[in-house]
Amino acid sequence: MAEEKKVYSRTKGIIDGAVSGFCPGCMHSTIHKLIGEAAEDLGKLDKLVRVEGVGCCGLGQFYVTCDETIAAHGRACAVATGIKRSSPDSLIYTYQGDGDLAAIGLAETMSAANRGENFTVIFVNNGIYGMTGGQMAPTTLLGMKATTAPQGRKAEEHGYPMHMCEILNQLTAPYYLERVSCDTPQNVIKTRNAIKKAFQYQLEGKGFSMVEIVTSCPTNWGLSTLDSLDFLRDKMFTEYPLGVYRDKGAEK
Ligand SMILES: Cc1ncc(C[n+]2csc(CCOP(=O)(O)OP(=O)(O)O)c2C)c(N)n1
Ligand code: SF4
Ligand SMILES: [Mg+2]
Repeated sequence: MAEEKKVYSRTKGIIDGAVSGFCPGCMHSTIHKLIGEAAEDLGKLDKLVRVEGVGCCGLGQFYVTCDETIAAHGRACAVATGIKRSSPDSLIYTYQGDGDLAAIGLAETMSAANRGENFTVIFVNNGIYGMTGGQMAPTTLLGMKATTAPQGRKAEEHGYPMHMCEILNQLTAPYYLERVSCDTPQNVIKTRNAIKKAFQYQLEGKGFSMVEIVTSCPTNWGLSTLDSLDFLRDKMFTEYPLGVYRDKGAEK
């Protein structure tokens, strides 16, 4: 049977006929929809460029209307720096998981934020390496099980969960840092607004923005979709409080 042809229209943020290939209950699919909608709202689909990290985010290339490249694991902020500096009119976002951004890519993330590079980081924190089967990430909670911490994360052996909004908030340059989620319709709207605000700041040349989205990974957490939402609210939001950490635009 002939493969159905996808329609790439630069007037719609989401590619026509896109069907989510993420696990049931995974928020990666919702986030992609919001990115496409935010760029569509701003009328910038023809300028949108995605720099993709390595992880479950890799599936995102099938959904959002944009140009794109895939960076080596952890290097998305370095690649985005090069693209933005050579093509300053483009609207660039990196799309990275917690393993990609906060483990192997920590130096690139910190350095780009410290330089105030003018692009947007979409950081999907699900507390685990999703794509590779549930290894411990820097954001894994204390006591949370992972294939590389079968007894649960222990501070004395593995260190403590890392809080990227708080860490980047110690730097002078970042313009906008917000932590959001997609567990309720209200929070989905907040995430959409946060992404749109970050894109708007980039278009105004304000510099580095990061929207951290705290999400579930039902598959590797070993929980049903509904139980994973309870875990997200009870445990993840306690360790990673939602809110605006830095918004230089609102200070004026
Ligand atoms: C240099 C290198 N090391 C390791 C890997 C294997 N690898 C692929 S994705 C990944 C982690 C992905 O986890 P995360 O960034 O949290 O994304 P998620 O799948 O949870 O969305 C790892 C370790 C790789 N692709 N390249
Ligand atoms: S493994 Fe986890 S992060 Fe990856 S698609 Fe499935 S639920 Fe989403
Ligand atoms: Mg992850």
